[in-house]
Amino acid sequence: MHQRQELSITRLVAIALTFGISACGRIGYAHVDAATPSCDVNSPACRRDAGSVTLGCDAGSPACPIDGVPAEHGGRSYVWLEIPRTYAEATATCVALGGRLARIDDEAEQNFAWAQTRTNTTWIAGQDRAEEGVWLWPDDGTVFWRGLQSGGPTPGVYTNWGSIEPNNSSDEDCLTLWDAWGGRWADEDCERSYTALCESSPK
Ligand SMILES: [Ca+2]
Ligand SMILES: [Ca+2]
Repeated sequence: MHQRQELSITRLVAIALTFGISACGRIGYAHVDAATPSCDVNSPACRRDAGSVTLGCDAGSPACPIDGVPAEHGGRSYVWLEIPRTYAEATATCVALGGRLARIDDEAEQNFAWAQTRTNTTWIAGQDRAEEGVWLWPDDGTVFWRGLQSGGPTPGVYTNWGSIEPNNSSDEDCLTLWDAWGGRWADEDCERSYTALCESSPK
């Protein structure tokens, strides 16, 4: 029984990777054929969302992302990864789903993104790894902030730091939606593990 479940998950992962990249701007979705068994909603391949099943693997329906909860906003697709990962692990998983970590460009996207996280601290794409205090979106290198909390944004570029952020308090070079700030941003140690939000790519 245990092995059979593992095989089922392996197959679903393979299907997700096969169909994860599509031309219609979606990530993390796969379609299963009639021969694919319905997945166990308690397995990592088919998650429950707030107590109700939102990701079905019945034949003919959109199948589950590997461990994610899909959503749409502004014509783009997103997948919230519920299992905590490091920033590097989250980045790799988003790429495997055909996207990348989410980039937040305006208040509407911020509010949407935070709503996906079920109030969990969540990785998004920003980082200041290349040069301390120079915060950028890695997909195209757009710098959105320079300095610590007394620093400032690039004119016209959206930011939403928590009131004492960024503070680089423990060599913090990766960006989160932080639970204690109600989803406002905090820099955090990239090696810690949090949930993550993926977004279809390119922006
Ligand atoms: Ca830093
Ligand atoms: Ca911080």
